[in-house]
Amino acid sequence: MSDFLSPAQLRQFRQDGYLVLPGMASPEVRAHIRAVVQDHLQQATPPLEYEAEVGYPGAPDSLDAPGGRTVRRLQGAYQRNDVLRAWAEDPRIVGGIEQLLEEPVVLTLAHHNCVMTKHPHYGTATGWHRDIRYWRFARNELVTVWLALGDERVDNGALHVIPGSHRLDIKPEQLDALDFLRSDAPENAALFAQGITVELQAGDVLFFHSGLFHAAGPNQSDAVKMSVAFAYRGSSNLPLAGSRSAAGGDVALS
Ligand SMILES: O=C(O)CCC(=O)C(=O)O
Repeated sequence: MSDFLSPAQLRQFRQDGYLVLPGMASPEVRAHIRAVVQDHLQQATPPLEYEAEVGYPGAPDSLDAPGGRTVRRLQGAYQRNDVLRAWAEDPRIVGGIEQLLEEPVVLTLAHHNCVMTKHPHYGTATGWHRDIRYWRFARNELVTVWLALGDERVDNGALHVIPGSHRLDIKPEQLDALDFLRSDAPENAALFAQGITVELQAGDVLFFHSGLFHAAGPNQSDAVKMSVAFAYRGSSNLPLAGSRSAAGGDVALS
């Protein structure tokens, strides 16, 4: 078993539902991934997800509206390029997740498996949600690994998290039709008050639990914010038959 994460880090993840690992990606790896991302954005290399398709508040109304071709995600990151594949399979990540999940690790290709590209002007905010909301697995125990390819600050749309919220029981009336925490539900006020911003420096990595409530602001800077996101499950935590989670396939990593 790997000893990449210390006992204190393992306790912190279990308590808070997230963990920041500073400087995990070298400047060379970051530069290589950034170059691939810039090229794929320029060429509009599919599969892509556009802000207009996500349709969050403030997004362009259609692909043909002003800003309609603003890319939100380069999907299929694992299948795009060797450097992204190598990052997804980085032995430190696999070892760390194995420590957290206490079983062999599988990369899910159905969810995340993307480079998030939050653009100035048309890059929209994301409400408070749990990643598991659209995912269908035996247990809510996946881990997302988020790599900051550049600095992530409040002004360019850094993630916010509610520490410990992966352990909370949430009532259906606290959520809207898309499973975002409702801003008008009285019980949610105390939760929102606990939200904190996770500012990251280029190369930092955030591990977070698929039940952790998180959100992000718009990008008010003048540069695209790029972050790589992969999601991992334990080998016994199988996707439900017939679901999108099962259809996307996966890669056994240990
Ligand atoms: O960068 C953002 O707006 C948040 C992305 C996110 O949390 C997600 O796609 O699950």
